[in-house]
Amino acid sequence: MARPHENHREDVAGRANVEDTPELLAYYDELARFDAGALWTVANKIEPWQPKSQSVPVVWRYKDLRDHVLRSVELVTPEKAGRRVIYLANPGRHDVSAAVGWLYAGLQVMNPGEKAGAHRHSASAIRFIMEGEGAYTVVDGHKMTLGRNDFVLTPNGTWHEHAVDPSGTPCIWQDGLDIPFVNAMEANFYEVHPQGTEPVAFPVDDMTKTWGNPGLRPSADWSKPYSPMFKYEWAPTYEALLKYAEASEGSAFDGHLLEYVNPATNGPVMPTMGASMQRLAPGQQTRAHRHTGSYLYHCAKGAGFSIIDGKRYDWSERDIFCVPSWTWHEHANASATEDAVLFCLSDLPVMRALGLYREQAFTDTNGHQPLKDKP
Ligand code: 1HN
Repeated sequence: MARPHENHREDVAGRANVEDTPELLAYYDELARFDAGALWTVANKIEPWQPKSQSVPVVWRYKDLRDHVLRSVELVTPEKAGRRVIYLANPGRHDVSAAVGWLYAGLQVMNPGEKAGAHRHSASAIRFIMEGEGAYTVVDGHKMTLGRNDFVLTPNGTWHEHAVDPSGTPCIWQDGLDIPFVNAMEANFYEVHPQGTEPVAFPVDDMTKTWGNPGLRPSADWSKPYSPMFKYEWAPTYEALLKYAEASEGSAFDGHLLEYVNPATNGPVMPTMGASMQRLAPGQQTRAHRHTGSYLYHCAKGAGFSIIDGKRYDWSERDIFCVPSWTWHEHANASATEDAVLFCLSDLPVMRALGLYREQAFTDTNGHQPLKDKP
């Protein structure tokens, strides 16, 4: 049966604007019988004037979610669940289980003595450690200890498993994956490790010790399309932000922002997802801008608010919020004495590599958006 046909007309020169007639409607029905259609009925829909995100801005507050995340420990085991994760469901992206755009995110919890077995998939993942002691992850035989605000990679195709030492405490971390993107590309494979675990084959934290020395490159070879360093620790990252803030004014739009890079190339850490850490000085409010790409922020330190598409969203440590593609946004540190630090996961490497990155500054009202709503 033919679908009821759509006709997206616009009364603008250069855009499709064909009125329906009985003859044309019959013609569209004929075309549909052969799985074809007239472009002018859908052209305005599939070629929007500018990016139109299906995602909506959301703040996921840790005070709302933490107890629910911990409750999952009583309800399911990692063995049964595979991964014990509460995922972040953007109301505009339920169909693809995304937190924003084509990015998936969730909060994973693990108790002392628990393990989640090894598997691998074409989707790439990151972890951002939120709380707890004694967690570790093993990625392709590289064991890494995990501390607060550490940033960890499990790139496309790498075996990975997680655990918390029996002497540790309940641990929670944020997962971020490009699953919706890889599924949209219809390119996702998934494999469970035949032995259930990949033996540790290197000294603990070897990659960070080898590749994580600023300005110094080891003679080691590396030709894979992702970073040879799978863990970026919080302490040197925060120290780098403080040094950068001493030496430069930073960006009017982003404060002092440092991108995590692949130390072998200075490019993004993985081809599909990148990340940054940015510091807002006490009292700082950035100017508004918008750009393509989907962005998932995680407050690593301090508290503040962001104005996204004219609405104010307050956040504090451990809260996560998203900025959909081509949405006006500005950030503010609410404290006059403490700094605020935001971790940000994004698909910026995809935007850049495919030539899709665009950026625009907000120019009215001193660079700040007018508020549409009271907070
Ligand atoms: C995954 O491999 C992990 O390894 C977490 O911790 C969340 C969500 C979807 C698919 C794979 C993990 C995931 C995932």
